[in-house]
Amino acid sequence: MGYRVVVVGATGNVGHEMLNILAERQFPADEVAVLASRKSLGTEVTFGEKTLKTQDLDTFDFTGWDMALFAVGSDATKIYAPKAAKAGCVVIDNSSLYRYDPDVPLIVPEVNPEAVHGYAKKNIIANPNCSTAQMVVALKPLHDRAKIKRVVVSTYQSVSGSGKEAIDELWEQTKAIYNPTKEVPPKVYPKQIAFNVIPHIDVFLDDGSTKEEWKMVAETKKIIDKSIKVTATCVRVPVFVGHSESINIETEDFLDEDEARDILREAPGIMVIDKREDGGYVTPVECVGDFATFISRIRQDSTIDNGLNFWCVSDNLRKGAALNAVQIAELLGREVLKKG
Ligand code: 2RA
Repeated sequence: MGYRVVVVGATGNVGHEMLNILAERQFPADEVAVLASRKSLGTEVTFGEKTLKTQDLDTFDFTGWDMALFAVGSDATKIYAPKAAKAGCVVIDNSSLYRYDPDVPLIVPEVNPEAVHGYAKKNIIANPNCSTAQMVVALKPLHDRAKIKRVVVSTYQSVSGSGKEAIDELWEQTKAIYNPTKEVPPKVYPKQIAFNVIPHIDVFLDDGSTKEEWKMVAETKKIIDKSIKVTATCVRVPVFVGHSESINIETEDFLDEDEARDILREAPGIMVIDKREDGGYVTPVECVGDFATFISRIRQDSTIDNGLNFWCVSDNLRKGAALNAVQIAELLGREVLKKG
């Protein structure tokens, strides 16, 4: 006997990927319901070989459903996640609403799977921010071996992190560059994104950092170890899908680049592509549709005693969101609900 699974926000980029990944990984679902807002009611979405019609989130009864993967904004999550949780349906939420709630586990299954046993306090489990997910997958095996003291990360985040409108904006602005008669002013972003980079994601905080940068700090501490110091600069780049990150770590114990490379090669969820030659590294276009967190450019940071630099790339719609949520669902089924 399998699970009854709900995907909330099935018509968005992440919801669409959740359905694709549930099918690709042959998640043991007896039944899948797809929910969307009233304006998308009846829209057909594919789930493997099947075509499902979206149902109305506002009137849906979660009673008798095992788990609900939420891929909607915090405003809708605030209304419907408690309703699902109260009906006994475990919520796996991709929004930022519950990530920092001490009563809600924030989980990356390759990093802190044991946290799944804390789901029952609110019947809700939180998915981390996309830029955090790929980073902690890379940090965890190195932290276990040499105890990371400090992380300095710069991100190069694709526009799909901002949704469909942002993808369209990049596409239209790019085309307009070659057709000067057509002006495509910035709408999703404060400045032109085509052939440009924008050092600003989410809102500015009082200390001059952005909320996206704050998320990487807070979530890394919650998922791995609150003693790790993290400083981040999050940048939007003209890439459709795939977040890249330049990561520098300082560790308690010395860890040389070869041992770090071997550790990462053996670690769950990681693919090391690291050759010191033309093309011997991963770029965002190559990660799209893949499950892995790719690591390249592993090398000593000779400016400090115990320092390492590396490059980290992953599909932000997959490991950064939909894949991690489905992996949490698999973990919840395997370790807790144990149906089938
Ligand atoms: C972004 N991490 O990339 C944020 C939300 N997905 O826009």
